[in-house]
Amino acid sequence: TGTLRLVLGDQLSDGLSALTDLDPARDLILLAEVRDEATYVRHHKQKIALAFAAMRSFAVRLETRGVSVRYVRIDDPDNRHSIVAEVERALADGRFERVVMTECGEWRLAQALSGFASASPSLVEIRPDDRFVCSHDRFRRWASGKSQLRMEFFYREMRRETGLLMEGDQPAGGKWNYDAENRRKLGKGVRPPRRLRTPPDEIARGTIADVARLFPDHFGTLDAFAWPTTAEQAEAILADFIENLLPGFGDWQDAMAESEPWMWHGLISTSINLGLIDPLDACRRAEAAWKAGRAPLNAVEGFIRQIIGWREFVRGIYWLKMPEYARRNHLDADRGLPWFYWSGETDMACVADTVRSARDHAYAHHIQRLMVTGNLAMLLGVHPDAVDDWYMVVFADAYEWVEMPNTRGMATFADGGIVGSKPYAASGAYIDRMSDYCGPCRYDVKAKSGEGACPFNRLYWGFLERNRDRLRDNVRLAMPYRTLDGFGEDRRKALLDEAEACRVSMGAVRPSSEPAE
Ligand code: FAD
Ligand code: DLZ
Ligand code: SF4
Repeated sequence: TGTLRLVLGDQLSDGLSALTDLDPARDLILLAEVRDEATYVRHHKQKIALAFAAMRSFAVRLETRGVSVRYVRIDDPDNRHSIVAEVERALADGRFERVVMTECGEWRLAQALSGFASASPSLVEIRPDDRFVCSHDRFRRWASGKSQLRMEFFYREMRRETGLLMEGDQPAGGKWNYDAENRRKLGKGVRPPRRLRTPPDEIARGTIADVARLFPDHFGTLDAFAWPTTAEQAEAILADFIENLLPGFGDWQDAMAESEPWMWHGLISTSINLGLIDPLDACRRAEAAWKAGRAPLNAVEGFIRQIIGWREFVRGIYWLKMPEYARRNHLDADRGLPWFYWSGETDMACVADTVRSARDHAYAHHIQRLMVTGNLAMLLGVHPDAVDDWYMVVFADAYEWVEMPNTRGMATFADGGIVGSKPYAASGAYIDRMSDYCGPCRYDVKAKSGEGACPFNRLYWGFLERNRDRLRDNVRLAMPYRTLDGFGEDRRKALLDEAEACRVSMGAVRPSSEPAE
C-alpha cells in the first residue's frame, strides 16, 4: 500500500521532508483548506486568500508532475474543517497504512497532530522541517547552559556554519554586524524605487472571491492583494529586491515615510514562511550581489542577519520555551487594545499609516511593527494576549512561531528579557528622527504633556515609573532611571498621572471597566 502525505498550508516547498521519498505511483498527497486553520484567529482576508491560493497552486504543480493529490476545498460539503479530522477522513477507506508529514510550525496544531499520531492505528511519521538552517536539536545544544540567549552570538554561529559572509573564520569586512550603519534618516525627497508586485493570477482571483464570500467579517481588504502565490512569482519578487532594493536596504532599514508601505524591504516573509522561497537561497543570492559589487556590505549583512539570525533565533526560542512562553506577562500588562488598532481612526499619523498599511496590504515593515504599534502597546500596558491576537490577525506573514517571540519578546518585553536585553520603549523623538510622520501630525512631538502632546511622550516616563520594580535593575535602563530619580517624587507622581490620563483617553482601559467616553 502507498503512503498518505500531509502537506500543510505553510509547507509548500518542492523539497519538503515529507515528500523526499515520494512514490508518485502509489502515494497520495493531502492538502486541506479547513475552517479551524482559517479562524483560530480571525486572520486578515489576504492571509487566508494567500494560503489557499498558494495551496491550490501547489496542488496543480504536484499534479503536473504526475502526483496524486487529494485536495479538500473550504466549500466542500464533506469538509470536516480540522486538519486532524481531514487526515482521518482520508484514511477511512483503509487504503493507506502509513502517514508521513513534516513537523508543524505552530505549537497548537503540532500538539493536535502528535496526539493524532500517538492514537492512530496507522504508522505516523513526523519528520523535521529542514527548511530551517538550525534544527531544534542544534538550537537546544546552543542554548544549553547559557544564562542569557542573545541573538548576536547565535547569529555568529549560523554565519560560521553556513559560511555566509565569511573570510576563513573571520567575518567579511572584519565586523560581524553593521547595524550601526543601518539607521540612516530618509533625506528630503528621497523615496524608494518603484517595485515589482504580483497581480493575482487566475487561481488567486478565484480564491480571493471565495474568501470575500466566506470570510466577510474578517479584518482587512482584498482589493490590493498582490502576494506571490507560486514559487515562480516569489522568485521574481526576490530577484527584483536583490537587484533594485537591496542596495538601499541597509541604509534605510529603520526609516519610515507616510504612504510608503514597503520602503526598501524585501516583501518576502510571506513567501519564505509558506515555503515558496528557500531562506538560505535568498541569503546566498544577496551574498553574491555583494561579491559582484552590486550591493554594499552593510545592506547584505543586515539582510542575512534578519534571516539566519533573527528568523532562526525566534523560532528556536519559541520551541524552546513553549507552551510557557505564551503565558508570559512580565510587566503585568492588563489593558485592552484600543479600538483604533482595528479601525485606524486616530489622529496619530504614525499609527494611522501603519494600520492603513495593515488593512490594505496585510503588511507593515519591521520598524512600524516594532516602534509604532509594538512600542505603543507596551507603553499603554496592553495585555500580551490582545497584542498577540492583533499581530496574528493583521499580517499576511503571521505564524505564531515567528510572531510571538517578536511581539511578546522584542516589541513589548512581556517575556521579561528572553529575546531582547531591554524594552524598546521610546518617546516620540525616535519616530520623529526616523520618519516624516510628525510634521503634519495633529500632536506635537516636542510637547511632553497635555492633550496636544505626542502620546508617546505622555506615556514614556509614566511607563518607566509604573514598571520601576520590574525594570530598574536592567543595566541598559540605568540612564533613564537615573533621570527619573532626579525628578523627585511630585514630578514622578505627575508623570504617572499624565500617562494614566493618556491611556484612558486612548481607550486602553481594563477590559472590565467602562469604556472611555
Ligand atoms: P525585510 O525587512 O525585507 O527582511 C527580510 C526577511 O528577514 C523577512 O522576510 C523575514 O523573513 C526576516 N526577518 C526580518 N526581521 C525578522 C524578525 N524580527 N524575526 C523573524 N524574521 C525576520 N515576521 C514574520 O515573518 N511573521 C510575523 O508574524 C512577524 N511578526 C512580527 C511582530 C513584531 C512585533 C515585530 C517587531 C516583527 C515581526 N516580524 C514578523 C518580523 C519582521 O517585521 C517581518 O519579517 C518583516 O517585516 C517582513 O517583511 P519583509 O519581508 O519586507 O522583511
Ligand atoms: C494559515 C493557514 C490557513 C489560513 N489555512 C490553512 C488551511 O486551511 N489548511 C492548512 O493546511 N494550512 C492553513 N494555513 C497554514 C497553517 O495554519 C499552518 O500550517 C500552521 O499554523 C502551522 O504553522
Ligand atoms: Fe506619531 Fe507622536 Fe509623531 Fe504624531 S507626533 S506622528 S503620534 S510620534
